[in-house]
This record gives sequence, C-alpha cells and structure tokens, in this order.
Amino acid sequence: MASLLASKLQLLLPLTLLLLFTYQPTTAREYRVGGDDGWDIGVNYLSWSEQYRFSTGDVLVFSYVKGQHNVYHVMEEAFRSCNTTKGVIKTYASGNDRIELSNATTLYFICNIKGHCQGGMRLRITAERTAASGGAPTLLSSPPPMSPSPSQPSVPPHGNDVSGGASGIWVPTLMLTLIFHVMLGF
Ligand SMILES: [Cu+2]
Repeated sequence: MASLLASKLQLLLPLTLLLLFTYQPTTAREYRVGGDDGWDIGVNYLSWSEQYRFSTGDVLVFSYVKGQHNVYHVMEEAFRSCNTTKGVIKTYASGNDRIELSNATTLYFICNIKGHCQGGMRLRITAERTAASGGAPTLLSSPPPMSPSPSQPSVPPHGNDVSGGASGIWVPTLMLTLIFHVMLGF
C-alpha cells in the first residue's frame, strides 16, 4: 500500500507543480505608473499607458520622491488645461500612492507641481470591466485589443498579479480534491 501510494504521489507531484506554474488568475494586477521611471518629468505616459489594457480591480501605483511630485485625480477639463482651480476629485502626495481602478471609466491624473503637468506629467487611463466582475458582454465594433507578448500570456512587463481573488481558490481546491482521490484510490 505504502509503495503504491508513493508511486501515485510521484505521479501527482509533477502534475501539481505544472498546475501551479501554468496557472494565471485573471484578476487584479498592479501597475507601476511609468514602469521603471515611475512618476516623474520626462516620461511619456501616453506611450506607457498604451502598452496595457487596464481592468477594473487593477491598481495603479504612482511612485516618486515625496515632495517632488504629487498626484491629482482630476476631471477631463483639468487634465487638458493643467488648471486645478476646479475639477479636482482627489489628491495624493505620499510618494507611493496606490489607486484602484474601481469603475469601468476613464480616469485622469496630473502632477500639480508648477509646470509639471505642462511638462508631461499627466496620465489618462481607461479601465474596462473585467469578465469576473459580472458586467454584460460588450459588443465591440473595433478589432479585439492587443494581447501582451506571447511569452508571458497574461502578465504585462511592469504589472504584477496582486491577488488571486475569488477565482483564485479554484485551483487549490481542485488540487486538494485530486490529491484526496488519488490517496483514497478512487
Ligand atoms: Cu511633478
């Protein structure tokens, strides 16, 4: 019995490892705004943002030296004009500001240090509803959006998976069930 169990476990181990390493939860990702450059002057945030498809639940991280920059979540008009006398929704200044894309909408961010917005520190992000969040299927007249590079099917270069979410429990559950079945000889 023991040797039979051992041989079954020998078979199961590579299978489990394979499942673990190939499994990619289709849930929230974390994006460091500007990639390695972070939130700073001289970075093209349009070309940075065009590399990715953002979904509800994803998190933007604005990383900068505290005091040198800030993050103003603004209305479109303030984004276009760089004028923050009105249209400011929320402000951040911690140097490591985490902002979740909670709704399927377009968000506008600028740096409100004098001259920085005009100098390019402005970011427009459109979050699409994730399938997991229960939205109705969208009818797209345009071609399907680009997919990330084939070598990394679902993880963008500067994004990290941050949580498994509700769907993340399925694979461990499946594996546990599998292990029990094999051990009990089903
Ligand atoms: Cu700035």
